[in-house]
Amino acid sequence: MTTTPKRYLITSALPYANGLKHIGHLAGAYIPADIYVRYLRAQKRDVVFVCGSDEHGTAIPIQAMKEGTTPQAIIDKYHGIMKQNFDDLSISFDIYDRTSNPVHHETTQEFFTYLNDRGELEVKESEQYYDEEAQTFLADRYIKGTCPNCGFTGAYGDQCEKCGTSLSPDDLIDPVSTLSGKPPVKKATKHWYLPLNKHEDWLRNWILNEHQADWKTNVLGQCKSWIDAGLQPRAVTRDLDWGVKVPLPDAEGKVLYVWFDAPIGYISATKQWAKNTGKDWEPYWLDKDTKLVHFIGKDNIVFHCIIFPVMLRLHDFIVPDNVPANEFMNLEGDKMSTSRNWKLDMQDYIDDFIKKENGGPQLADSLRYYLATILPETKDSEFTWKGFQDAVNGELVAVFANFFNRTFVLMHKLAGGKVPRFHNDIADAKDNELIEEIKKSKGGIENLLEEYKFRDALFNVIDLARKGNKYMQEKEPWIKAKQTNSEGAVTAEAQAQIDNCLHVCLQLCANLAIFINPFLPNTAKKMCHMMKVVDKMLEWDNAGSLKLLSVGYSLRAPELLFRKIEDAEVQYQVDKLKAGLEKSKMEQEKANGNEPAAVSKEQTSMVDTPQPANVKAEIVYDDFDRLDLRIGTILTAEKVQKADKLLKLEVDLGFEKRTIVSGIAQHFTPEELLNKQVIVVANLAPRKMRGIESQGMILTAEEPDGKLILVNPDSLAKNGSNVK
Ligand code: B3M
Ligand code: ZN
Repeated sequence: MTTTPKRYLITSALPYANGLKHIGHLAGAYIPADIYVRYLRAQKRDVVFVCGSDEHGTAIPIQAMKEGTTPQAIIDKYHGIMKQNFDDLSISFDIYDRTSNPVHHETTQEFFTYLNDRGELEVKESEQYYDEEAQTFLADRYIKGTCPNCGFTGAYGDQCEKCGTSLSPDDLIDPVSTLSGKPPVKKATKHWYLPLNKHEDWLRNWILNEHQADWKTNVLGQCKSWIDAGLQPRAVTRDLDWGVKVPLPDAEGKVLYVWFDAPIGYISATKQWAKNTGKDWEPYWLDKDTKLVHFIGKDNIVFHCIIFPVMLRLHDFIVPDNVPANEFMNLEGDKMSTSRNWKLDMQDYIDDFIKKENGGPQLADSLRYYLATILPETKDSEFTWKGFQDAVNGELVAVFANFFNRTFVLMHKLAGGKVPRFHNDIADAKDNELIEEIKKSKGGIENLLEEYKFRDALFNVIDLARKGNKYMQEKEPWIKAKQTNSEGAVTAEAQAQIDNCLHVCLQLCANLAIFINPFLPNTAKKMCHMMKVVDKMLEWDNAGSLKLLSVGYSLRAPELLFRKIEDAEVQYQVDKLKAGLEKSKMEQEKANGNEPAAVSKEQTSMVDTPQPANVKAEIVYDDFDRLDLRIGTILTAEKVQKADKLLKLEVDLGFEKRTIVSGIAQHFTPEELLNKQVIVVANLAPRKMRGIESQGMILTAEEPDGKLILVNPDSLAKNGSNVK
């Protein structure tokens, strides 16, 4: 059913050049894209892999304020670091560009003008917060105030970093400008909007019909809830002085919204790549026979599946064929977070492993391996240092490298360092079985890669190495070598059996190099070196062949493919992580001007207004114990038709999924509930509401003014955990 497209354009999300990026980012959008691209290249497909730094948005000037420098200095610094980080981790972009590139400014302005000239944008005036002292409108990030959800006093105009709720500046209680520290005033301003509502029908059909079968369910689910909630016009301009200028005479002091310009960065990067290489960029964006795939993290889904495709279509560009967005990766039992310093930056890993004396590119592959085995493809996953150690020592070293090493050692010891021949006449069932496995692996691994199932593809590769080990264990060539004649030489019969075993194992080694190459390119290269073959052998067409290494060809002595990760290294990293968290806590306290111990008390007393008690009649413990309260995660949320108070939720309780109808529609939008953890009354008798059976209830807290807040665990908990 699928025909091979003429060419591929593969993109990875453009990281903001406002700070170091962690391995959660790496696993979300870069490792999977790189695996896919390396596979496509091995297939000799025409592919361009683009990325670059996202250098606009308020995140940049804000970081500049924090570091006491200019926005330009910030983007230069972090662009340089990120480019080098990706290189050190063997992410093989064809171009790593940046959105400060003049090509990008031109491309973005042309894009805006094209849409505006054709009447595809709407202009609207609205009231927005303005700082009279600084004489400027305030971007969401420049306004701070109290979070209406959790009472945190340092929430931003777009999000509360304490509870994660997304906000708009109007939601903040007691807003102040971060520029002057004064409360802002409301002032009228004009902006350009992309009327997404006009494209709802097209989006619905394109995503939910045409791509129903080939897009990931997490992506489809998010798109569906956005579309079902009703799309609104989105402002594509901002009152700000950092960004791509709005190319109109009456738009002084305005720039294009960062999420308008950043995805266009994929196009400008392709243009820059074409310029550098003397190629033509246009077919990659205009020809329907190009397959465009965006690799991103789940927080970028709406931009890549809804907003950018609408823009692309209005400009007659192709739209993505797939957006295999990943969920998040947690670290040692908690969400990765830059503000709390709970993270592992690419730079830290590079410094502590790759750049160390016994490091090098192999250590890049060790990380790539572990991350590829825990990619958050369908749900959030978890990086632990122990898990890293186990994956490297227990699989890479003990299975994969061990097979390769044993084969080479025995080949030198029992076959004179050359590829022995295969004696067909004595081939047995075990030989044939492994030969068949090698042949059929190609199709299996290939299908998984084409479907973006990188974890499974890698499991298959490791499994093949495991089968090699098992085969060798059963064949025992070292025992055969003890069958000697009167002169002490191995008998001809025994030697033929040794030859067969080593011949098959060596061909398997060559196949493993091809299969592992997209995942661990440095390892594949090293294997080629030891087999004395050129990189061309790694072409995918060669996979499944049992003639990759010619009989009589002499091979190099084995070298270590991977080193083990020591207990002390694991301990060091875990300690470092904890120390980092402590440090950031102290800094936070200081920044808030509080003595560490006083903070929580002060904050609670500010938030709490004394309540009349109204406590219900006393119960005994057994009454309470009859409740079965569990932790669950909201997987989907949608409005219930013709019931303006009800939301239909699907909640994962770990052991099962429940449909829960909840009367919270006036307090939460469906999308802000996605992936939130909640406490569920799991043994409440089912009840039908609007024809839907509700199988439980979620807990909320009601504030004095009637506002509802979700009650959830203070750190990520396993679904199904008992709440007592
Ligand atoms: N810079 C957000 C992020 O790094 C944004 C992605 C842009 S992709 C066009 O998650
Ligand atoms: Zn909050």
